[in-house]
Amino acid sequence: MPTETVDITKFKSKIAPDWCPGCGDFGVLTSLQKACAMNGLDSKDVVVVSGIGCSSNLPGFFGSYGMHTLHGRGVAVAQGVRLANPDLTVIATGGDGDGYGIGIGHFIHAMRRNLNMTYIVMNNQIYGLTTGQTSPTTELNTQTKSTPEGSIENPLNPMQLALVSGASFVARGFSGAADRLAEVMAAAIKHKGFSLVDVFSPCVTYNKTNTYPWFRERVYDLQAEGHNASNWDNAMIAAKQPNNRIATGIFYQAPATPTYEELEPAYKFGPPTKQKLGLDKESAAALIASFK
Ligand SMILES: Cc1ncc(C[n+]2csc(CCOP(=O)(O)OP(=O)(O)O)c2C)c(N)n1
Ligand code: SF4
Ligand SMILES: [Mg+2]
Repeated sequence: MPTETVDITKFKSKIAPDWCPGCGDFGVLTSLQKACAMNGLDSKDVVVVSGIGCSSNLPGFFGSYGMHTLHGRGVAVAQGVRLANPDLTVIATGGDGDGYGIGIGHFIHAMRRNLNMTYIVMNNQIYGLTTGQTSPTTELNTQTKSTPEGSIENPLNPMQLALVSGASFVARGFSGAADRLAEVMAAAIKHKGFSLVDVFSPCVTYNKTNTYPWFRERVYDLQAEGHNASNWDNAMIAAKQPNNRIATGIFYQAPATPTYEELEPAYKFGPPTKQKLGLDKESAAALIASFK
């Protein structure tokens, strides 16, 4: 389906985004709305969960259920939502600081568990909300508010980290190519298991290095170059960014792998939302009364 003809009305929120004009997150929002519409989802069946950051404000601008949680905790809460009610399509969203900094433990463990959810990281290689400090993906020598003489830390490579941590779907997009991003997101949401979509989403206010023209000179699409996404080794090579070219598209999609929900013994009687409450009314009242 050509993405320009997709009707995204049902995923529009009453609240207009307050991001800076030109912020990459606008493209991510539109692409996510398109991806959900392309997959035939209903807004009442979707939950978008975020942490804290400019990017983490996204659930407020998206027409579905949503939760704006704590910095670095969006993925943890999203896993809880998914386990409580696996009928929901659960999408975690946030920034590079949120997910690859303070939230990195949750990120790694969610990937190795292979819960059926999607995580979209708006990677602007900076802390936007707190006005321009380095993030874990800031490139070496980049001048920021916290590194006026240039960053001296090697950046983290989220694609390689996702691949070695067991993510069963690993992809990357660029918000300046929003139609292709929508297709990649739609595939990620359809995938059964944990899917990561890292999106280059330029911060036009605080990151004066990794700009739209900077990306346009470097990004290419793996699928356009015949990449075999079922080959993990090839995905690792693409993630290394050989020849200073930056790969986007689907790096890796594992063959059908059991999800955490399918393996969890506590699901023997169904997920929590489908189970009867353990106590009848009288026993619950007696239990509560015993604490008085
Ligand atoms: C526990 C905690 N530590 C620090 C902060 C301050 N803080 C808010 S957003 C943020 C980083 C935002 O960067 P990122 O996640 O990349 O999102 P962006 O604003 O760039 O979209 C920080 C450090 C906080 N809110 N809570
Ligand atoms: S500060 Fe940067 S990330 Fe935040 S809204 Fe503005 S452009 Fe976007
Ligand atoms: Mg950021």
